[in-house]
Amino acid sequence: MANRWQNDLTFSDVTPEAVFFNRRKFITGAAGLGLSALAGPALADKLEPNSWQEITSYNNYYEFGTRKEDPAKYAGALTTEPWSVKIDGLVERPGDYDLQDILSEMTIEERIYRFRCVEAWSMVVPWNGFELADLLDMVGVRPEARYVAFETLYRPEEMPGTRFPVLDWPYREGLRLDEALHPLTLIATGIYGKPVPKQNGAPLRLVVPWKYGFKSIKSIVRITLTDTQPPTSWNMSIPNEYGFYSNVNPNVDHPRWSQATERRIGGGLFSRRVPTLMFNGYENEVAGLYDGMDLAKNY
Ligand SMILES: Nc1nc2c(c(=O)[nH]1)N[C@H]1C(S)=C(S)[C@@H](COP(=O)(O)O)O[C@H]1N2
Ligand SMILES: [Mo]
Repeated sequence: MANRWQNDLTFSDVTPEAVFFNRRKFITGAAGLGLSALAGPALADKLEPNSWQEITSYNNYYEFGTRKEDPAKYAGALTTEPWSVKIDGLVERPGDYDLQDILSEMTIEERIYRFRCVEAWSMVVPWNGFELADLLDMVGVRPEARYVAFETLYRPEEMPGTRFPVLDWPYREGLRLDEALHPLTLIATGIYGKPVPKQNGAPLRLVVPWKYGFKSIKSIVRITLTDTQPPTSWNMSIPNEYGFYSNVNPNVDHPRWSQATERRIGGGLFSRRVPTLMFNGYENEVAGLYDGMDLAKNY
């Protein structure tokens, strides 16, 4: 379903990191030639995905530990083949869907998205994946459905972090149905044209680019259509800090820190603070979903 939505971050159909890197040199060169008005900060920011190394070594995946380096160390133990996703609840064709059968029906495309963690760091990630809307279309959403609930695999013998009651496992997340059907909402199966690494949520994870990163649940094994708002892990754990909506919003601070700016992860010295954008820069696309809602109350 390409071209349903115009991606402001797409600049070509390339995928290998080397090509991204060459492009970056080109931009730097253009600035050096006095073309900075064209390739200025805004454009440079948009066009510069984080490196493979950054994206795959600084992670949140608490099933493997709470330190940023834990997932890269321990997620290797995760068995991701075979993989199936139970899709149930208010759908026409419930069942256990084999991942290969899902993929054979989906169109994989590239989406370069900003990714903003609630902890106030961010990256730019070149995902590959398909629209969640296409998967929901495949199984048929029943008219009574209002929400979509997601669950991560819970396999303690492969997930050392689940020995600790940091969260009430399995990790759960949810979206309102209109959010789930929005063309920006992606099920990612790859990064830089390679399969999603285990620490990033192999073999398939949600990506909702206008929401804080914890909504983007990893290693999904179950998707349930419901008529009531589903319980979600971080909201259950600390409800006054993590709401169901969790839309990126520079004007609504976390109770313990400001959300007005973020630290853009990038090679050591070059890590820098940038302003946080309303809906993480996707305001034009998604603000209409929240018309008439008080975003400070529905945080
Ligand atoms: N199952 C599961 N999904 C998860 C998490 C987690 O701990 N467990 N962490 C979330 C948080 S807080 C963030 S910021 C992103 C991090 O994704 P990344 O490691 O690919 O950058 O994954 C989200 N999805
Ligand atoms: Mo996060």
